[in-house]
Amino acid sequence: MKKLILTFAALISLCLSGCSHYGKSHEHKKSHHKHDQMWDKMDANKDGGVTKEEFDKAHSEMFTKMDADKDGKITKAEKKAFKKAMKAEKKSKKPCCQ
Ligand SMILES: [Ca+2]
Ligand SMILES: [Ca+2]
Repeated sequence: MKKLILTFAALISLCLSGCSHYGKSHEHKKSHHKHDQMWDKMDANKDGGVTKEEFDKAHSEMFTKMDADKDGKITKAEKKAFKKAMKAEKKSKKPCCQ
C-alpha cells in the first residue's frame, strides 16, 4: 500500500511538473486553474479540505483509470498511455489557445 501511495505521489508530481511546465509557456493563471480543478476533484464534499479518505478515493479512481488491462498494477506503458490520454483530454477541453 505504501508503495502504491508513493507511485501516486510520483504521478501527481509528474502531472504537477507537466502543468507548471505548461504554465511557463502559457499564462500562469491557467496552470493555477488546473491545480484548482484537481483539488476540486479530490474535495468530494466541497468543504474546502481534502481528507485522507477523499485523497485515497481520488487516487484509487485514478489508479483504476490508469490500469488499462485491470490486472491490479500499473505498468510504465500504462502510465505513459494515461499521461498521453490526459494530455489529449486537456487539449480537447481547451476552448482557446489551440
Ligand atoms: Ca473535503
Ligand atoms: Ca495493468
